[in-house]
Amino acid sequence: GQIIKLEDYLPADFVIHQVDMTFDLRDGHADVLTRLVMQRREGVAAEAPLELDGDELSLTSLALNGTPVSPQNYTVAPDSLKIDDLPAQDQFTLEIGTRLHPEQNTKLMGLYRSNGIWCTQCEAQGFRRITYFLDRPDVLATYKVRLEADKAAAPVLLANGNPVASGDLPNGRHFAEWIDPHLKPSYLFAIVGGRLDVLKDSLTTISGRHVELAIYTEPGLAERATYAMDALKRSMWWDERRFGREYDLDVFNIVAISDFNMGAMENKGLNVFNHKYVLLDSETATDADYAGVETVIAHEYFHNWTGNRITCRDWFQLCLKEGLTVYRDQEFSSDERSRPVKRISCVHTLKANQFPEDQGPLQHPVRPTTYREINNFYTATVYDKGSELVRMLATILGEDKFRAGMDLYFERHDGDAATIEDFIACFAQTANMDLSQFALWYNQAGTPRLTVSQSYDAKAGTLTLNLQQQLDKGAAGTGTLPMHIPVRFGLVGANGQDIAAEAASDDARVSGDTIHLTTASATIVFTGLNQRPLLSILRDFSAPVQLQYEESEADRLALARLDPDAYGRWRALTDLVGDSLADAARQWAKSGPQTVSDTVLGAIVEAADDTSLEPALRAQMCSLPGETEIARLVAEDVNPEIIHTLRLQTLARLGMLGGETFRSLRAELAEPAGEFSASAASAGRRALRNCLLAPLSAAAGRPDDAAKQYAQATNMSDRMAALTVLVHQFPQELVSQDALTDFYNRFESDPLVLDKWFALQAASPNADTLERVEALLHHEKFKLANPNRARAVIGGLAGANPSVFHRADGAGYRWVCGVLLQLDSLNPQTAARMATAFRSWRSMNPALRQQAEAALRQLAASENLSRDLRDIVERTLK
Ligand code: DPP
Ligand code: ZN
Repeated sequence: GQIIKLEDYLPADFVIHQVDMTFDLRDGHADVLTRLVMQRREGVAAEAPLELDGDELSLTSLALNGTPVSPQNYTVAPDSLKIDDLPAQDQFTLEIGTRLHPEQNTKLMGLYRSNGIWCTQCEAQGFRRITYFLDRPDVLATYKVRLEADKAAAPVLLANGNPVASGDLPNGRHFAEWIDPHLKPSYLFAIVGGRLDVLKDSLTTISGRHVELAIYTEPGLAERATYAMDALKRSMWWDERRFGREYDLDVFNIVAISDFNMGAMENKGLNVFNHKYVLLDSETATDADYAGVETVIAHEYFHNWTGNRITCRDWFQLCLKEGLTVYRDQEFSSDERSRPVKRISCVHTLKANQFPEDQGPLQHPVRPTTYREINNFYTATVYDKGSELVRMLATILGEDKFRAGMDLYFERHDGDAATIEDFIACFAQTANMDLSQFALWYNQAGTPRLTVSQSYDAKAGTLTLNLQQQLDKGAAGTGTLPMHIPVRFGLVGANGQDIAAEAASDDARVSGDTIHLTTASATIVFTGLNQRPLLSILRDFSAPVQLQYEESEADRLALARLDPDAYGRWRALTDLVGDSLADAARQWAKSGPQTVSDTVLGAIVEAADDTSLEPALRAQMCSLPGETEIARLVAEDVNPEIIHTLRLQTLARLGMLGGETFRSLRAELAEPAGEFSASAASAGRRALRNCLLAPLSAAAGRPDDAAKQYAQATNMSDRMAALTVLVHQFPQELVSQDALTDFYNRFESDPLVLDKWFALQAASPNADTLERVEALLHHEKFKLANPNRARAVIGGLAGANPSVFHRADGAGYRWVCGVLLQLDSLNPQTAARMATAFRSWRSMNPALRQQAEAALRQLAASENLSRDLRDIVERTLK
C-alpha cells in the first residue's frame, strides 16, 4: 500500500460550496444522485483535472452544468473519477449518479443495512463509498439531503441538520428533506432510514434555543434509552457551564444500531451509535456499562464543538478532535461522578492500552506523520495519550489560562479545518508562553521514563530531589529531546497532612504543587523540614510517564495509608502490589513458586476496610492487577501460565487474610432487593462488594458464595460478578455450567447480554477453552459479521485470556489468526483492530515468541489480506 505523509499536505485543487443529494432507498440497492456546486481554487492551473475519491463505486451518470459529460472527458474506476476540461474560473455543477448495494456492505463503511435499517458510517473515508467526492476533512460544504423510501420499510428518514420537508409519494413511498446549515466535512455526513422506535425529550439552551432531542432504537427498545437521554441532557448543560459551548441546531438525533464498527459517531446533528452505548437497564447492564454509556454519549455530543464546528485539516490531526474530546468527556465524568475514581480508572486504562502500544511495534506519536491505513490510527495513543497532553496543558497553564486558550480556539477557528499548531498557538497567546517544547509531546513517540531519587538531611532540614527524564527511540523512530513534564507532588508529614515546603533551588521551576521539569535532569532542594516527609510523587498522574522511583516498601505502605491525596494512596498501594507480583513472577520463572508477602496483602485488606474512603475508591485499591497488567510490569520473557497461577494463589491468600473483614463488608454493603439506583454512589458500593467475592471464593476453593450470589442477583452487576468468578475460578464445576446455561436461557433474545455470555466463555482460563470457543463459532447465535459478537469471542480470547491465547503449543495464536483471516474478508477494520492483540508478542518468553511469530508470518503470507489487516500484521512483525 501507498504511504501517506503529513509533509505532502496540499489543499485540494477544487472547492465544494454546496452538496445536494437524493437517496432512493430500495430493497437490494440504493440510487444516489449527488449535485456538487464547485469551483477551481484560486491559483490552480486551468488545465488541472478534478480527481475525486471513490471506493468500490459504480457510476450510473455524470453531468456538467446539466449536460452529460462525454466519455473522452472523464476516466472512471471503482476508486476514482477523473474529469478534464472543467471551467477555469467559473462555478460549475457536477451531477454524479451512483448505485450502491447496502445489503452486501459487510465492511460497515459507507451506506449499509443493519437489521433492515439503512445507516451510514463515513469516518474516516466512508463517504467515498457513497459517491465520488473530495473525501478529505478540509473540504467543507453545506448539505441538503432528500431521502425516498418505502413508507412501511422506513417510516423514519433522518439526515444531518434540521428537517425541512416531508410527504407521501406514489406506490406507498414517501420522502424527507433535511438541510444542514453548518459547514461540514464529508466524514460527518449521515443518513438513517428504517422502522424505529423513539424516545423524545427537549431542552432549551442557555440563549433560549429550543432543541428537540430524540433517541431512535430498534422496535420495542426505546425505553432502554432513558439513561442515555438523561446523560445527553447533562452533557449539553455541562458544556454550556464548563466551556461556554451551546448547541446549534433545532434537533439532536441519536440512532442506536446493532452492527457498528466503532463505539459511536458524532455526525452533525445525527449521532449514530453502537447500541451497546445507548441501551441499558439494571437487569441487562452492569454499572460499568452505565458509565460507558454516559461517557460515549457525552463524548459524541462534545464533538459538536471539538470536531464538528472545528474539524481537522487532515487525518494526521486526528488527536486535535479526539484527544481534546476525550479530555472533555473525562472532565464531564469527573464532575458528574467522583474525580479521583474517574482519574484512577483513566490512568488504569492508559497504562493497560496505551503504554503497551507505545512500547511495542505499533508505536506512533500522538500526531503521526505517516500512515498506510488511517483506520488503524484510531488508537489509545491518539485518544488517551492525546487527552493526557491536553490535561498537561491545563496543568501547566492553570485553569483560567487554559479556559482562555480554549475560548480563543473556539472563537478563532470556528468553521475551520485546523491543526495541532493552530490549537497550541491559542494557548501560547493567551498564556503568553513559548509552548514549543511542550509541542514535542505531539511529535515524539514513546513513554518517557521519569527517574526520581531523594535524600533527606536531618541536620540541615532539607530534602533533595533529583528528577531525570529519558526517552528511548522506539519503533516510530521519532526524536528523544527533553520535554516539559509537569510533576505534581506533595510532601506528607507523619500526621497525614501535606507539609508546606519551600524550594531553595530554581534548577527546575516549582510552582505550587507542581515541578516543571524541562531539562534532562534537575535537582531541587526543599528546606525548613523538621521531619523526613513522605514523597507523594506524580500526583494525579500529572504526566504520561513511566515512574522509576526507588521507594521503600515502608514508604509505600505509609503513603497507602496516609497520603491526603486519594490518588496518591491508590498509586502507592498499586505500585506496591504490582511490583510485588511482577517480582514474584520473574523469580518464579527462575526458581519455582513464589508468594506475595502478607504485609503487602494486609495493606489491601486495610484499604478495603477504610471507611474514610468512598467505596468505589476502595474497590479500585483492593482489586488485584489483571494478568495482562502483571505481564506488562514483568516486561520481558513473560510466562503467562506462571502469572495466571501466581495471581490466583495471591487472590486466595488475600481472601484468607481478609476473610472476616471481607465477609462483614459484603454483608454491610448488600442492598435491599428492589432498590436499584444507577448512581455513582450505589455503583461504588456494588463494586466494592463484588470485588471481594473473587478473593473470598479463591480462599474457600469453593463456588458456593458465587453460586448463591448468582441465584439471588437482582441486577446485572451482581450477576456478572458472580458468573465471572464461577467461570474463571471454577470452570469445571457443574454449578458454573448451570449458571452459564441459566444465563443463556434468560437472555437468549438480548444481543447485548448475549455478547457477555460469549465473551465470558472465551475468557475462561480452562484447559478446553479453545475447543469451546471453536464450538461457539458454530453456535446458532454467533455471527462473525456482527462486530460486537466477533469482538466478544475473538477479543475475549485474545485480549482477556492471556493463559489460553499464549498457550505454550501456539494453538491460541493460530486459532486467533485463523478467525481473523475469516473476519478480514467481511470486515477489515474490525479484523485489524483485533489483530493488535499481538502487539506485545516480543515481550513473551522465547518459546512463545517463536510460536507467535510463526502464526503471524503465516497470516502475513495469505494473499488476500485487506490493507487494514496487512498494515497491522506487517508493522507488528517488523
Ligand atoms: N466516532 C469516533 C469517536 O467519536 C470517531 N470519531 O471517537
Ligand atoms: Zn471521538
